[in-house]
Amino acid sequence: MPTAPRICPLCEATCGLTLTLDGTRVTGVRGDRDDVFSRGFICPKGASFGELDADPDRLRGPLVRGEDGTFREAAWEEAFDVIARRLPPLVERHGADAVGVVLGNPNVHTMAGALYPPLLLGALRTRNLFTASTLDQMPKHVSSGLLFGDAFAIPVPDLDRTAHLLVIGANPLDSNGSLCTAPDFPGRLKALRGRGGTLTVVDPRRTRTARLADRHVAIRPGTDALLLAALAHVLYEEGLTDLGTLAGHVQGVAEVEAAVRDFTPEAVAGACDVDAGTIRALARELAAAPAAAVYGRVGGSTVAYGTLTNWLVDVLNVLTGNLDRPGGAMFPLSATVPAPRPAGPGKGFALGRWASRVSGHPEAKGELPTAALAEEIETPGEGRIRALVSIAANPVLSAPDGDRLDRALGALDFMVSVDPYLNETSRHADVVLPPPPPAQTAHFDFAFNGFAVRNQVRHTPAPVPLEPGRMDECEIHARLILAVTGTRDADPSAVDDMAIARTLAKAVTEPHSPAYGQDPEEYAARLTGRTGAERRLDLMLRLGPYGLTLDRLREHPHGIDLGPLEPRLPQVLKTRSGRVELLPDPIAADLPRLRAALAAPEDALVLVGRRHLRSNNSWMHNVPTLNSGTNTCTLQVHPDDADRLGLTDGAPARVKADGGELTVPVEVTDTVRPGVVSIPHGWGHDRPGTRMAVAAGRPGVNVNQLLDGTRLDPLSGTAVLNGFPVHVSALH
Ligand SMILES: Nc1nc2c(c(=O)[nH]1)N[C@H]1C(S)=C(S)[C@@H](COP(=O)(O)OP(=O)(O)OC[C@H]3O[C@@H](n4cnc5c(=O)[nH]c(N)nc54)[C@H](O)[C@@H]3O)O[C@H]1N2
Ligand SMILES: Nc1nc2c(c(=O)[nH]1)N[C@H]1C(S)=C(S)[C@@H](COP(=O)(O)OP(=O)(O)OC[C@H]3O[C@@H](n4cnc5c(=O)[nH]c(N)nc54)[C@H](O)[C@@H]3O)O[C@H]1N2
Ligand code: SF4
Ligand SMILES: [Mo]
Repeated sequence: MPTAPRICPLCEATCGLTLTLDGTRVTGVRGDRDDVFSRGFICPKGASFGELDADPDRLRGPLVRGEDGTFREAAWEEAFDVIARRLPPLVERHGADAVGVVLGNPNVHTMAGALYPPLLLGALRTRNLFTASTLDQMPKHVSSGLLFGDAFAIPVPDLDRTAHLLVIGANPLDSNGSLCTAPDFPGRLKALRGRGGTLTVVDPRRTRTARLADRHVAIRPGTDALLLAALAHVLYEEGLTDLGTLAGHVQGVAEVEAAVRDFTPEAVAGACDVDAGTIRALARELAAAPAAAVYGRVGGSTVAYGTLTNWLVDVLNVLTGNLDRPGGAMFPLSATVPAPRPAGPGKGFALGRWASRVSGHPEAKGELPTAALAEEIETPGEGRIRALVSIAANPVLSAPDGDRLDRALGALDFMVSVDPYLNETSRHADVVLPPPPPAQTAHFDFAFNGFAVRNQVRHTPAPVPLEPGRMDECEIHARLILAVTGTRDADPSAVDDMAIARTLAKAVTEPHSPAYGQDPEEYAARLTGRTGAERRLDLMLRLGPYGLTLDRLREHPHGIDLGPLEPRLPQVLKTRSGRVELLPDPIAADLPRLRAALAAPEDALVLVGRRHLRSNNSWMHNVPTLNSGTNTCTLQVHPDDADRLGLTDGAPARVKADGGELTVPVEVTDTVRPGVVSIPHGWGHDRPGTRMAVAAGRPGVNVNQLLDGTRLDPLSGTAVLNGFPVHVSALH
């Protein structure tokens, strides 16, 4: 049987897979032992690549809504005609902001999602952009923007060389890692232990990652910023700060000392429910390790103090001299970012350059909070969103108050979804454009190589050809851009040619660019690749820091290793000062809010989420082998709370919060700490009009229905999805 390599797009670990093929069918999957980065690792999700690829519920061609409101299958030409006919007039009549754009998580897992949405947004010129980032990592972008002047300068723990890892609100044994691309994250953590290093996990649940740790701190949800501020306090108080070679590159060290003065271990202990002795021990261990990294993810991000928590993570990395040093928290250098400019002051990072129309939420990184999407559609007035382009997104399940968003989407004048499924969100579209399954798609990780624990580069061409009637997702995006800009009849490669011309026009004027001083047209003519997307990849590789080309990459089907992470300061900094700005003004202005949290917490039960190994947000419940067994939508409750509330394992409970209420089966387990309950997200597949038979057969409940969308981390606009109060009662 023939085989073909394919990088797995199902999570951020980006493992190399070897697909066994029978014609165009994937009949087997194994980890690619020759992959320069993943070395044969595979998880149960990757192993189900074939089933996911062949899911009979995947849409095979476009759907267009008819006059009677029902969908019919349509030819691609017709689908784009409908878009070209209906969307541009809405913009002409009501202005650019009348079109909202929603970008979901899988955009970072496809070539199309990396290459085209920026062009779509440039063409539409709308300020109404909503992405999964404000349900996820926006606090990290804001923190990095403020500290380093670049929202994408995100340090990752140097997993393979660190001696001490402090994990805040991440569970890589089930998620396989996030903003830290590391195939076989579990193996790398075990190797850390094996070489005598230590692992500390801060998580209100005793997760599989926590079970692997030397120390598990079962913190009260939402209070990590207090804990981390107290760690910083101890470092100052006990003279444990040591910036080492960083010292000359950092300003604001004394200001941070003053800012964390009130956050003594004793002062935060009550709110965090972590005793002061443990807090001091954590700080001393961090300072004593020869190299250490603090790493925070979803549990430190989608919380009320998300930006402060993410800022403090890197403050601790700086104060212990671990930022940018081997074994610490380092900046990867991906092969497709422009070759670095010389170090020096930059433009800095601006927040709140505009605000959302209805609630006045400040923009962050050009985005508005996804939690505010429904009100922007529903609230009358100038600038109301009347049309929506949704790409690889399912906000009806992933964002707060799905019922409201569901109604709002139903009231739009026009909606396009680029999505392989007819699901809770795409069922509202007037036109659904389905991308082909992943085996028919080439892959390159534009995003994740920038967060990888080792510099490396890999590209896998489409393992099997497109089935008749399919359209590559890159072409779908390019044609969508043509349709919304009234240039419907142009060749889709015109979109790529324009992008290439723009990039080169700038590059040839930049002395640090490999294209400096060259003729842009001649340069463009040299690019290889069969498609516009491939030529753009070739261009980015050529303009990148390693001087690679697409042809070179093709000679290495299992990737090219570019070596361990290397120190990059001060070159990565783009702050106005050209230094790490340790106490940026917006952070200082948010600290009084954190200080207020020192007061004893209310005694409410709070809810956190969880991820199951065989899941991925809302969209993998349609594969029978993934939607089964322990991958269940239950309310986890500690035995003490179950006793107190009269809850029994397996029996239904009612959960109420700001946004609504749910009925969900109880799972009594001491893996959640007392005072905390947990429901996973991405469930609630019981709405009519979807075509996901397996998911609908075991629907679960939508935890985000408990939220009304008003709880946000103010600096980043990120929804508070973890650590909010709930009321739980038995349902008899
Ligand atoms: N309560 C709670 N809510 C959460 C979270 C949580 O921890 N707790 N996590 C949040 C996080 S971290 C995230 S990232 C968001 C995710 O939020 P979303 O991005 O809205 O949700 P996904 O379930 O990832 O949905 C992605 C959509 O992409 C489609 N899709 C899959 N593959 C492709 C493809 O190749 N091309 C295209 N065009 N579409 C594709 C799927 O069918 C699905 O409709 O959810 C957030 N919501
Ligand atoms: N199997 C699987 N893998 C996935 C996904 C998936 O849905 N399933 N989704 C992918 C996506 S989009 C992302 S962003 C990543 C996320 O990757 P991770 O961040 O590693 O994943 P989570 O499981 O959300 O881990 C968050 C942890 O934070 C804990 N937590 C909740 N509240 C708090 C708090 O206030 N403080 C602390 N300290 N901890 C808290 C939770 O108990 C949970 O264990 O995973 C990716 N990989
Ligand atoms: S860990 Fe992630 S990338 Fe690797 S096989 Fe599993 S789902 Fe795919
Ligand atoms: Mo995410």
